[in-house]
Amino acid sequence: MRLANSESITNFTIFISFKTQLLMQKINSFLFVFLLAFTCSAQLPFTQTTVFSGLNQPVAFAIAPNDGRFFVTIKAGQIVVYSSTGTSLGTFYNLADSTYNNFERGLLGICFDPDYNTNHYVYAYYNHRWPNTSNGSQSLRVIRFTDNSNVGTTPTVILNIPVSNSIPGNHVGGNIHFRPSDGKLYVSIGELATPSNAQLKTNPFGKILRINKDGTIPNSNPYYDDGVPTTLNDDRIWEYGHRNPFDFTFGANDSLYISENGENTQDEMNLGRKGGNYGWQTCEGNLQYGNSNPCNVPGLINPLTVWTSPLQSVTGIIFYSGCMFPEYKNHIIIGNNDQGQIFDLVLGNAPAYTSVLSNTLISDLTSSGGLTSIMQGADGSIYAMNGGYTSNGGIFKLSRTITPVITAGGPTTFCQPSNVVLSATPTGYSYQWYKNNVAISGATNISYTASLTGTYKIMICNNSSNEINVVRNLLPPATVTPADTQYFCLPATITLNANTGTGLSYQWKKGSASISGATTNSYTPTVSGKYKVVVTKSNGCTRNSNIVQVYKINCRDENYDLSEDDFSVYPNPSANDFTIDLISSELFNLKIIDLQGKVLINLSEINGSISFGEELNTGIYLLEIINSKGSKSIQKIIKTE
Ligand SMILES: [Ca+2]
Ligand SMILES: [Ca+2]
Repeated sequence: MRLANSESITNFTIFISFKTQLLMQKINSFLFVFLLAFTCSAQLPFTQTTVFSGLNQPVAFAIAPNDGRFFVTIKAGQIVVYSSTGTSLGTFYNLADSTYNNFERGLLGICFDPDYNTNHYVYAYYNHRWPNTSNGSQSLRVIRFTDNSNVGTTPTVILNIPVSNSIPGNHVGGNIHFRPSDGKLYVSIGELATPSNAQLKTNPFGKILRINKDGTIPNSNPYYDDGVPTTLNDDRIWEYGHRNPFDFTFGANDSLYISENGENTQDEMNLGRKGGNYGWQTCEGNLQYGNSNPCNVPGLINPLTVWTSPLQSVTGIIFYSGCMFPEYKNHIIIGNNDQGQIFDLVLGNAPAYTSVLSNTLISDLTSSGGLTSIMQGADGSIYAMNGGYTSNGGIFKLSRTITPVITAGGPTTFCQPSNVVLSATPTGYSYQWYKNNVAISGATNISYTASLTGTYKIMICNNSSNEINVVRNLLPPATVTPADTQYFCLPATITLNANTGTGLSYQWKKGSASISGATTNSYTPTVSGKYKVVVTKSNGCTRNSNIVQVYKINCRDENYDLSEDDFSVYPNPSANDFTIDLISSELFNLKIIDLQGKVLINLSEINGSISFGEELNTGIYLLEIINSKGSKSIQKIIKTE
């Protein structure tokens, strides 16, 4: 980990002086940055607050997955704990007696176990020296604690890399994070300010390492050979060719993004790849080392993006996945040490996000000290550590108050099958609608069409809206029986019955016209027509019944004198043809007439027994028989399927 920019800086005093010069630049540019932030993000601004401050040289922090506590490393060797709201919860562990706190050395990275909620493991990286004197033995260490109510217990060394006590004090560490997809612990280590280390696969310097959480080495590592780090390859190497990989993060689709400090010309952000070679010291950023020519060497991976001279030392980095800032979703948020600035890197090539489309300054946070670590809170807030060589370090919070409000686009009490559209503000977020405090599956748009009774609300980033009560009144039943087409021969009648029920009222209709006085649950038609009933419930909801077609038929005209003794028709109903037997020897005329009065069959001067009607469609017809004396009969015949 590197906490200063220029290689010439060898002590704290010079660094502070350098920062003071930068402060003047910052003041001049502050107003511009302020206006830029509020001009470009006026719709979705953030506020900046200080969660806590007053720490002497904090370096890194991690956020407890269960309750949002901040676990902070202090360069001198302490891990301290703060509540999610910034209340000090004391010292978690004090490693000062064995921490070599000098130049960039000290207690550096920290992270939580992926299974913290069950095993309570916390890991930290530090420069160990014992005895802690000038001739003590030095090593780079990852140590694991068990969190017992904000007190670290059972310290266990899981990674111990001995180093000479003659190495320079920079590029000696040391951020640590677990990869969500494989549960392995990744460790960034600089090349100990010895560039040749970066290209050697026989040591762990200038590398990203990958180990199991117990410190053993996965044989799936790209240069794994004999499992022994000190013989042949260092089996812990995940990738190499780095100068000073500062911090790293895992993003969508498991991509690994690494911030890396350059020497003179370019800082870098790299896309980590298994076994990759990131070029140091052949390349510095996209350039050949030592000149300004492009560096395009087969086998060497160039950065996704660079920052040019004067270098500001990119440090903390996150892949933003929160709800609070949709405008940063799937972007890299990265800070720098020398200016205390935060940049928004828009990524391309979704869903792996393997390119950088733009790089925009979004905040300039510090007037003293830099930014050394950035983390995303559970609610999507962005936290940035004001750390490094400052005596008043702490954590900033970038956040936004989201106040969801829902409104109804119409009456919230209605009869089925109507509905009401509920709409939310503000726009631009991810949404989840709830009915009776249960998430509605798939209801993730800004509006929701509510058709059922219930209490509705929306959640935006764990913020609840107001609630709206929706009442859907049920329709009454409305069924007329008999339900099928009805025929009645005068003087017979037929009665239509509607369902009964409490609180129901009725209005019978012929066609679309209400029948005066027909307001009980039954009705007896006197003429042909299409009948229905409109049923109204006491809640005001009405429903139209099924429609029943009624035919009134003069089946046998009493005014005429042909009787049933004069002829017989059979079968009736018939699926095929009908036979008529005419008893008398006189001649008859026969007509088949449909219910609209159209003559379909007209046979003259017949007698005896004849068949007819095979061609008729299914339905009701009138059979008219007239003899030569004008005597007449009309009878219903039914053609079936
Ligand atoms: Ca080996
Ligand atoms: Ca590089």
